[in-house]
Amino acid sequence: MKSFTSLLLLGALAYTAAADELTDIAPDDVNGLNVTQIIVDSSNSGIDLSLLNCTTDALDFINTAAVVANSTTTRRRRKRANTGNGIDVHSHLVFPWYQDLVPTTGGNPTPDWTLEDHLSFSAGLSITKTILGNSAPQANVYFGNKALTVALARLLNISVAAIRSLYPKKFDFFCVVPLPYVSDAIAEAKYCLDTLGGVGITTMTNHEGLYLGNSALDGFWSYVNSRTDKPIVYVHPTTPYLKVNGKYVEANPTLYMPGLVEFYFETARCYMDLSYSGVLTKYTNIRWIAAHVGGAFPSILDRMIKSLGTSMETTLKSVYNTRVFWDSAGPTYPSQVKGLLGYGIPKSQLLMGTDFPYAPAGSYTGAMAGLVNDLADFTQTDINNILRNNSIALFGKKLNL
Ligand SMILES: *[C@@H]1O[C@H](CO)[C@@H](O)[C@H](O)[C@H]1NC(C)=O
Ligand SMILES: *[C@@H]1O[C@H](CO)[C@@H](O)[C@H](O)[C@H]1NC(C)=O
Ligand SMILES: *[C@@H]1O[C@H](CO)[C@@H](O)[C@H](O)[C@H]1NC(C)=O
Ligand SMILES: *[C@@H]1O[C@H](CO)[C@@H](O)[C@H](O)[C@H]1NC(C)=O
Ligand SMILES: CC(=O)N[C@H]1CO[C@H](CO)[C@@H](O)[C@@H]1O
Repeated sequence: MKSFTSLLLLGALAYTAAADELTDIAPDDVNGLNVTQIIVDSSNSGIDLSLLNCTTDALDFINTAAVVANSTTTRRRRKRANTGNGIDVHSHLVFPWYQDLVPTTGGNPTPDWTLEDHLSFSAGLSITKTILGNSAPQANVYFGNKALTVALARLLNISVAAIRSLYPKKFDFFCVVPLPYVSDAIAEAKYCLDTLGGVGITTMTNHEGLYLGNSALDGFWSYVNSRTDKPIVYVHPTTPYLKVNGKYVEANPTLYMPGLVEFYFETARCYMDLSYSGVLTKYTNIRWIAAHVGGAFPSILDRMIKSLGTSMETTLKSVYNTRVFWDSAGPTYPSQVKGLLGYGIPKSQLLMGTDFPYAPAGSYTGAMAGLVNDLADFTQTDINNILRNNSIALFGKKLNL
């Protein structure tokens, strides 16, 4: 009995030691954000960040970024770079520790990224506000392991919240959630939106193979819909998975990397699923951001919608026209967007996104030029609205402008 008690005690001590070690290296004040406090809160609500090997690297990154952001040269450069007024709603950050954890994305090497590169990239395209979100696979790195998924979602949010605190005018962010674990995802979304000030939630097209319309996730949408702050959900594509003999396998039938076009099919599959399942129509408070002007969704829309009956067709179309917003990430202008506009989607539903740094390095300028210069039937006002005003209309006061 005695030795059992001391074993328990030892276990408790080991746990405390790990948590203490983290609070020792966590910063107390990142421009007002107390990371130490967040780690204490996490530990109190049963989230053990010390389970993750990358936590100390993530805290080091925050410490270094805080020192750099504070330096006078950065301050001066930030002031000078403040021209233009674009709002980038589809843009990613890749912490070095996350790149180590996830060396490939969609079959391609996960790109290098630094804060400095992101700031000069944005300045070069006259973007003054970027809403950061995590690209695939977000927190779903440890399939089937809830404790690690929950801890990784939190670590990603702490890290992005720290970046936003350091550059509050430049960056806002979407909250990552540890789906498919519904109650944890609800708790996380609540904390991240209400306490950390995320401007919306980001999910992927599927989480461990569960598409967003799956009834197993219904409780999550019900929670999001119940929020009174006009919730926004930005859905990022990821690799499709199949569960075969209890194991997850990438469902990529071609020889080419899924990031090439499979992500666009994923987006189509996801919005088809959200449409059929009724999630889009049932939860009337949620506004959605569809990546890459909907990927392949416009190409399948008629076939899908005509099979649902006229009444459903009318209802869904009104959702696509009012509560779904379509971002321009990737080279989607000037041609691909016409498929979407062919359905009568108003231009006021179009937003600007870049996909930095995941698109091929040479493609950003051309993608932006396609949006800004190459659409004969877009007026200058339409373009200005896509670059900025439509996002302001969607996010309202959530954005720190
Ligand atoms: C941050 O939180 C820690 C843990 O609760 C606390 O001890 C510390 O005083 C806080 N620091 C600031 C600057 O508020
Ligand atoms: C942490 O690193 C150890 C040793 O390399 C490894 O066995 C373990 O799986 C890692 N844990 C996580 C959560 O990545
Ligand atoms: C940032 O600068 C302020 C004053 O210029 C200083 O009080 C603060 O400790 C610095 N923070 C970091 C992380 O260097
Ligand atoms: C866009 O917003 C700016 C202010 O942010 C305003 O001056 C301009 O008139 C708006 N344009 C349109 C077309 O609403
Ligand atoms: C949505 C989500 O996962 N939110 C978490 C982000 O990280 C903070 C800690 O900084 C958590 O408290 C949130 O729950």
